[in-house]
This record gives sequence, structure tokens and C-alpha cells, in this order.
Amino acid sequence: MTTSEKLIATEQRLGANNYKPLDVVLTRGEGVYVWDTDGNRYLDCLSAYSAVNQGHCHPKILAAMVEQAGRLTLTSRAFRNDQLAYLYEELAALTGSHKILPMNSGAEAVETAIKAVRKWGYEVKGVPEGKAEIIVCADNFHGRTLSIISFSTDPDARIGFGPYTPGFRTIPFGDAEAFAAAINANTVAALIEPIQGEAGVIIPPAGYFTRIRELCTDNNVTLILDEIQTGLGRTGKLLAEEHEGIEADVTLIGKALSGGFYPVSAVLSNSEVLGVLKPGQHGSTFGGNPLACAVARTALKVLTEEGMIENAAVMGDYFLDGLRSIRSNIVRDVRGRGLMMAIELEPEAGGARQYCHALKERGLLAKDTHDHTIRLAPPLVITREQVDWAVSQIEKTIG
Ligand code: IF1
Repeated sequence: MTTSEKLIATEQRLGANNYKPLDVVLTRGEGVYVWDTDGNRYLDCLSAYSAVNQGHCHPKILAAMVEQAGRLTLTSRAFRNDQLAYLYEELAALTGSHKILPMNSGAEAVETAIKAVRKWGYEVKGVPEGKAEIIVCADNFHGRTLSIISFSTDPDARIGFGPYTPGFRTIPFGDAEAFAAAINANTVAALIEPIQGEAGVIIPPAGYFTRIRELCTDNNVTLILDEIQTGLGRTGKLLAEEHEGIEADVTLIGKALSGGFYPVSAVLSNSEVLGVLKPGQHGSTFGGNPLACAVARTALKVLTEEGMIENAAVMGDYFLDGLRSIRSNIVRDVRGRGLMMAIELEPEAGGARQYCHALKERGLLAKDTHDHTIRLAPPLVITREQVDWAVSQIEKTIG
């Protein structure tokens, strides 16, 4: 048995089987590349679901983490630390937010936003206690907690985990008139992904978010955009909302906020929403800890200073052009924005997973989603030559 075979067997025996990973055991990463225990190198076209936008083991984030880890890691929010204020300041300057609440995972940021908008609904909007409604979209993905899966439309994510949290109303994604029809006096918020990731990189029609923004403003509904996956450069802008020139009232970020070093998420708010939370009403042992703040500060700094967002825009267009030039009778659609891309295969092709397997054999790691779609999201530091190589491997696999 090789080392990787032994490790895979142990994982199968002792681990809960809530994942079915490709059988590649990774041991090292640098920039766009990762290496397995047998020494094979791969171009990572998943980036840990967009958490390593800055590339694997970015040396500056690493240095910040090591330095901070040797000084002070955790104080709890019972006391203050000398990193949090700087993270607030830098995030506020970058995003124009007025209030920030740091958490750890993406799901925690979503939960935090749900709590805040409900409370805002009761205390500010005047919704009767217990009646708050939040509009969400079909085929959403916002995380794995009970309240979040309560409004998932994916049976795998939802079924068997009830009783479910009430208070959510589901409408189709990309349909502004359905959104208008779903608003009522008890609607406190809308929670939407700018581009649906897990659903297969679904980009809404142009004008959709402009109309959603208008409807939210006109009806005093808080617009929450989940930018946990689309944010921080992934789509070629700092935030995906910029593609339509709108501003959410509440923006959720996570994943790449730490460059993949550590779970760091945040709720950003430009309205009075976060103001409703008073001492003792919400919190987290690790949220806002100095290690997380030091890592996040540097992750944001390299993202902007090293031109990664601009590179995502340019390389995203170039990658998409390359994918669209592939002649294949099994490709149904190629879509993407920035470096958030997907190749949807014809159902007759027999599923995307076997192609992800084949790509792995060629040294490219990608993830299938919803049976027929190959998702591609390399680190934002990818070069033209690396895109050329990736496109040629994909062409050999599906062409
Ligand atoms: C898993 C997908 C990606 C997210 C958005 C919140 C969260 C996520 C828009 C929660 C997380 C991850 C979780 C991961 C799979 C993955 C995913 F395929 F399910 F959809 F990225 F594409 N909002 N997405 O995409 O953040 O609590 O995980 O930090 O294995 O569940 P988290």
C-alpha cells in the first residue's frame, strides 16, 4: 500500500462519510499549485471553494500568521485586542461599510445576518414579533446550519434534518417580478448570492440586481448579499455587486478573507441593521480574535496590493474565451464571470465527475457540481501560460 492508499483507507474507516473526495491526498501547496503525497503536481482549479484566492500559502499571509501566533492568538471578546480595530478600519475603507461584525465560518456570518435583520424588523421596521419573513432563492447555497438548511431546496442538504426553522419564503433566482410579488409587510430582508455557486455558477440576467435593489429600497427590505464565494476578487471585482453598480445593505464575506489560512468571516453593514445588536445578544469565542484579524488584514492587503482582482478580471475573460473555443459535442454551456467559471456538460456525457477524474490524471483539480457541471475557480494569481495549459488539458479531456 502506498502512503496515500493507507491514508484514504483510514479516512474511510474512521471518518464520517459526509464527503466523497477525489482520491488525491495533498501535502503541499504554493500559489496555484498543490502536490500530492506521491510528489505529483496539480494546478488547483477549485481554490478550496474560493478560500485561497490569494494562492496557496501566500508568503506574506504566512509571515503575518506566524508573527501573530507567536505574540497573541486569542483573548475572547471579553477583552479587547490590538488587531481588531485595524481590521475594522481597513475593511471599512475598502468596502465603504459603516459597521462590521466578525465571525469565523461563512455559515456563522449568514446566521448572524439573519438574527440581525429579524431584530431590525421587530425593533425598527415594526414587524409583529415572530412574524419576520426573509426572501431567499431556489437552489441557494448559504451553509450547513439548521436554519440555513431549513430554506435550502437541495434535498441532500435539507431532508432528514427537521424540524425546520420557519420564516423564509423561496422564489426563483433571477426573476425580479417573483421577488416583487413575494414582498409583504412582514418582509424584513432578502438573502441572495450575486452568482449562485453551488447551483452551477448561475449568473442572473442583466438588470436583475438593479431591480432587486429598487424593490428593497421602496419596501424597506434589507438587501443581504452573500458574497462569501463571489466576494474578494473572485469575479474580477472586489465585490460582485459592483458588476451592477448596486450596494447591498448587508454584505457577507468569508472564505478568502483569510486567504485560506484560518476561518474568518464578517458581516458588513451600511445601514442601521447591525446597530440593533446590544452587548450579550450575539457573539463567538473565536470571532474577531487577534490571529484571525492579523491574517485577514494581510489577506486583504495582498489581494489589493498585488493586483489580484484586476488579474481575475483579465485572466477570467481569457480563460472563458479559451473554454469557449473548445470544440466538443458534450458541452452544453460555458459560463462565468472573472475566475468563477463552469462548463455544463450534456446529460448524455454521463456526469461531470468522471471528467474531473480524468482532469486529475492530467494534473488539474476541479470539482463537479450537480451531476453535469464542472466548476473552475483557480487562485486569482494564475498566469496566462497557466491558463493556456489548463485550457489545453480541458480540451484533451472533453474536446
Ligand atoms: C461544503 C458549495 C462552494 C457558500 C456561500 C455560505 C457558505 C458557502 C455562497 C458557507 C460555502 C462551500 C461549503 C462547502 C462546499 C462549498 C460550496 F459547493 F457547496 F456551494 F463553495 F461552492 N455562502 N460553500 O458558497 O460557508 O460555512 O462553509 O464557511 O463542503 O459544504 P462555510
